[in-house]
Amino acid sequence: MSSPIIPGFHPDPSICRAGDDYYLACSSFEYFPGVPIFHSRDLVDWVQIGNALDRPEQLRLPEGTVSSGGIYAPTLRHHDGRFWLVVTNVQGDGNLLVHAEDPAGPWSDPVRLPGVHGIDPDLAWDEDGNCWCTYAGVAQVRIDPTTGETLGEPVRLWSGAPGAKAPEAPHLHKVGDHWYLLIAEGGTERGHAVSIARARTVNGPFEPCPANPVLTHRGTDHTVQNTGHADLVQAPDGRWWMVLLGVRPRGGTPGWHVLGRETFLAPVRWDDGWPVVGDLVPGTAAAPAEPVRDDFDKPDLHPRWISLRHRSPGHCTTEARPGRLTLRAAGGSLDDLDVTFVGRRQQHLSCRARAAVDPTEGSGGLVVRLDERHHYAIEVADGQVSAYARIGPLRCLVGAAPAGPGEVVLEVGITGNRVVADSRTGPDVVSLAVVGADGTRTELASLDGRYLSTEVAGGFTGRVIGMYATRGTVHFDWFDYEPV
Ligand code: 6LW
Repeated sequence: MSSPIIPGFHPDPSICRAGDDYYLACSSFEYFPGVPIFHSRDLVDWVQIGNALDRPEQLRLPEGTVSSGGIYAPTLRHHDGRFWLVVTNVQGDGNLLVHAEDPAGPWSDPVRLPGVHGIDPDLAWDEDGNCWCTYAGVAQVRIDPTTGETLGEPVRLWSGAPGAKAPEAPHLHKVGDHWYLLIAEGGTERGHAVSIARARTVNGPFEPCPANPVLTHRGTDHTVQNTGHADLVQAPDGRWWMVLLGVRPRGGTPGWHVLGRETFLAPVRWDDGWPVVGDLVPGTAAAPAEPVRDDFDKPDLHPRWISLRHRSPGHCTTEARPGRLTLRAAGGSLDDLDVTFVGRRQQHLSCRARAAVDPTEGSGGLVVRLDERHHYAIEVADGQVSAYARIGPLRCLVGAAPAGPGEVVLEVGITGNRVVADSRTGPDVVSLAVVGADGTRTELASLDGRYLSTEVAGGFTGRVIGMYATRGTVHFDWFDYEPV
């Protein structure tokens, strides 16, 4: 079965190489910090080394930002000894560009691109050193990457197959004597595809590949669907590779995907001047691994941890109590984006997360979050543990049990359905439980996971499992995440 190279909600991958090192960036939407950055030496094993937008001055996600709003589709490039990243902040500053010497950071303050009116900006430098920004539509304009100024008027390039919706995700690459314009089309759902055109100059005119789309899984029974939004990279040995997004729908009809759009890898060979994309290469990260424990004993959180819209030290700190993550309620609830929340992406179809919560000064717990309208939570407050389900407009208490004094261990267990009993079988089951000091589990609820899927909730993201506080101050001693 095909598995992603970067599992969990990591869509819109953009890749570049510097020497023997590959770097990859993804979209991050309503979460802060934004734009996760990964490093690899072999294209299969990836480690997150930071986030490009990790300072509040770089990333303003205004109050009106909704889930699946915010940060869309970066392009990451290495040019002239520096790393350049361009991305769109949909409800905020529009297109912006940051650069860094080291992709692990720090990244510069953003330069805004007020003259670039479109999502999915790409960066390419031509032979004369001009920098071209190409964006969804597909159109192109010359920019000064140091000031963000547009130089000249935008020009339309190529929009993919006639009638195909959403020509987007353009990336320009020079291969041999041609400039190749890679795009996604058909929308980021089951019809998604990757197409390509080529030209003698960076500005066109572009001639479409006769074999377009060069990649799509639409209408197939491939376990990975919605494949599209791709980028290309050349290895030091001269071979080419494609990174792309895809989803893993599970269950019966129409299939539900719960981990969001994930990043996959495929080999590319060139035939008569056109790319031919091979089968997806299995990743290693989706295989069961050791549990990952966060002890919160360092001042900085690992870059995998994300919050909603912003993260203020007043509401989230490891310094209030040594070895604890302390969350102070900001007034909001899980039904909006103002809740104090720190989570990590669900990366495996079956997994378990546990956290040790000290609720003596407030209330909070563990949540599996698709968005503010779709989440399952287990919360401890006033000597009681309660399990809640929020599905669209409905919010319901689905289980409760008394809590002993002091620290409580809460668990979220997710089991992918391997057997599809009938066409209505959901993708997985989410169970919410309390774990006693002797290891006994008291399950409060066991819920169909389809309601925390993109097919139900809509949008561009995937599940995030996190800790939150809704009243007062809550301390978390540790958080375990384990594929099962
Ligand atoms: C992104 C677009 C897309 O801007 O989804 O799948 C949008 N492709 O290119 C949001 O991720």
